[in-house]
Amino acid sequence: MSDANGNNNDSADGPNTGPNTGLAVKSRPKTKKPSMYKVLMLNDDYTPMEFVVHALERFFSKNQEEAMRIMLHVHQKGVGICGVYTYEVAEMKSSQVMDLAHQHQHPLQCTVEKDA
Ligand code: TYC
Repeated sequence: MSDANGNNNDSADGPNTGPNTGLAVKSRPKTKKPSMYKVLMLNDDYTPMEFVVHALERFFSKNQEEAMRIMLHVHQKGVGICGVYTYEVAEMKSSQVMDLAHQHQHPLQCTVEKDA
């Protein structure tokens, strides 16, 4: 049996180990924040604006106003950030957007880029 510090709490090890021995151990959880990744959306000349807004609402949980703002930003600047996620989530959302776009014969593209 181990506690959060990796200390052995089994009592068969001798008189100075296990719980209630008064040994001071500092809790230092060895956790690391995961790297984060941006999902970027690219402009093109063919995907309808309303489809892009729909995709931003559906896959990135944006409200209509925010989805419209992001879509217009991408339309005008060429690229924009849909959201920032852990790697697997970012790749999944990027794929979901492009799969749906492809089903509708739209060329909409997303990319995943490591956050600074
Ligand atoms: N430029 C597209 C149009 O004029 C709209 C669009 C916006 C397409 C954002 C892609 O990521 C995009 N219909």
